[in-house]
Amino acid sequence: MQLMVESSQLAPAFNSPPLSNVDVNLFESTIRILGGLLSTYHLTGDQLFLEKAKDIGSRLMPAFKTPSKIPYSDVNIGKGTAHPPRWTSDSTLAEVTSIQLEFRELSRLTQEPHYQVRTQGGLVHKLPGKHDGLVPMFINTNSGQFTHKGVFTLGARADSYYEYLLKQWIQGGKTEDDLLEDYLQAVEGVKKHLLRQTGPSRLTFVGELSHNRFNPKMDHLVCFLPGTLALGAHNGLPGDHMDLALQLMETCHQMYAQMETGLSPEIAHFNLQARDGRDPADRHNLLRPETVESLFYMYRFTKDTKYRDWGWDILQSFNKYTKVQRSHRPDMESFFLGETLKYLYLLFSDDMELLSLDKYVFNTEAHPLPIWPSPPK
Ligand code: DMJ
Repeated sequence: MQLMVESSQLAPAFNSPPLSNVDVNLFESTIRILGGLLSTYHLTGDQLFLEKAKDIGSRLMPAFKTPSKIPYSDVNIGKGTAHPPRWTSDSTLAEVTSIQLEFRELSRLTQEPHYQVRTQGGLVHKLPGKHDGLVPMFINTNSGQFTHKGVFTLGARADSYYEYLLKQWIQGGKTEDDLLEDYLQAVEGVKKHLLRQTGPSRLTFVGELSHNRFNPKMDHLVCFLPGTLALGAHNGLPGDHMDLALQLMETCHQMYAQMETGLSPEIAHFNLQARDGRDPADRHNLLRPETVESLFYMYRFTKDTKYRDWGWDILQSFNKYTKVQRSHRPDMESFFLGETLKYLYLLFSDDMELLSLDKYVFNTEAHPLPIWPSPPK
């Protein structure tokens, strides 16, 4: 993919002074803006993108000025102040731990160590409250401890914590043992506590655990997992990770294929009883990327064309049912362009070296960042 944009061609707004007094979400700005700028810098070689990355990275840093160094969720990028949401001093686990691929890369490129925000491998690694590698969904910015303990999911609020354990390990040249250890433990935790099969169709799915009670509910967000497991297996992790990836990929496919529109619900509630009938489901689809993201990884690693066929069916359904006129809610999440369509493009490309998974690691918003070169021996 050759990016042709030059900094001089960018819209004037991009070069204008930033707005003051704007609150932004640390996580969303990191994965979308900082990740996008770093990735574009690598793909174009244009220094402007690195300068802009440094600018936004620096503006986000006040979020880390907390008693525990666990960042606040919101930062005012004009005033340089940060705060938690109005109703709590907790931050969401995925949000505070899935920002390191980007900040580590910024630190490496600028040679400025203060961008190294070691929330994940550093602060969370040894924290009490984990359950066989599974982590609670919230962490307090004052105490630095987990809160709302006993609730475990691979979906909303926790998903990319697991994804970034593996991806940072790959980014850094597979040398950071604490990240690998946490990732391997988490996969075992998923297998032990969250994995079940549906009664009717023997589909393997990842449910949720709330104070030892199992809930057969799986967010579409969890469909990042087959791709991540396959990426781990491709990087030398146990073969049974790939077996699980194949099973979960089938389930994520069925979450689309069993619907009349061919589009997955946002949340699937699976049927554990051994009787016929479709698994009942939540109803809306937000054009999310996770399933096509995993299809891309599965196709790259297995070359099985069924994954392309499944992706093609999803694209047809998006075309048929989601291209709508003004009477509908006028929202289209930026991840549809940033992730969903990008992964479909990569899935259908015959060029297997295009953004090779042996050279790049994709951040959680689908922005490719380079795997670091190994230091000379
Ligand atoms: C994206 O912003 C990221 O992939 C994030 O990690 C999870 N949610 C959305 C897409 O669904």
